[in-house]
Amino acid sequence: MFTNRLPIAKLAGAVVALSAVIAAVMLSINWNGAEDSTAAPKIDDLLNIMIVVSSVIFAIVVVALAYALIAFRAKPGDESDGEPIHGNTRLEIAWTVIPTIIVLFAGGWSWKVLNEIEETNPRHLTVDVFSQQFAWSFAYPGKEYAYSQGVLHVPVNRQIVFKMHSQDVIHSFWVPQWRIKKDNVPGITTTAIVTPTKTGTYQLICTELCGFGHSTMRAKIIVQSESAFEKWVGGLKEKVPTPMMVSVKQDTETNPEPLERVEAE
Ligand SMILES: [Cu+2]
Repeated sequence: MFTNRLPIAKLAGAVVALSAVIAAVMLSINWNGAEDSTAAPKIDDLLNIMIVVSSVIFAIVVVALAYALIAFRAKPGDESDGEPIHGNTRLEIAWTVIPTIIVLFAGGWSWKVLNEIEETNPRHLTVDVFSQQFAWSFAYPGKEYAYSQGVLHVPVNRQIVFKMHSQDVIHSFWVPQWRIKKDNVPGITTTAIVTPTKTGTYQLICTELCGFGHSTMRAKIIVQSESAFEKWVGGLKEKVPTPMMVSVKQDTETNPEPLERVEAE
């Protein structure tokens, strides 16, 4: 048995000090770059909260490990076995209940953030996104399906609902400064909701390995004033090609038809 009690106050002090140092270093790093959508600060705050929680857990592990290495090391020449240790009910309850609370807290906060991000504004603009090996193209339904390839224009400070249709394999829509990333899955329509808050030029990146040309699968995004956007869409000459229009009509909002029904047709 331990003859000395654990120096709880000193260990707790070490955990607090180490957590503070780790959290300060980790929070000082700009992990995700510019915050150019209404969702970005909310997602970054969530990340920062998780960084602080993780720093405390990491500090507890490191302090316990360091203390055990020093305090319980074998004396020179001591070849005997260690004390046999059986369960400790209080400890086991603690290491089950505390992580459960942390995970529920993280899940609850994530839910809140996702709810806020995905709340649709009645004045939103819908844009269809088409992905195929290895290119992006876009349609603006409000404008009789005006169509652009490789370049997406959107107005600033207006909510955009992107409806995504893949023409072949799974692709993924990602704009780092908006923090939004969503898979494009063949046969179903997936939706991403973004309100850009800054004008400028961005890159749309495919983040789902989709074949040999995956790394080149990018598109230019121009966020501009509403009037400049209207002018640009008004000048588009192309209309959506038929195969893409078909995918807009065929894709379902949820899942493909059950297999039996498809076979029966
Ligand atoms: Cu890809």
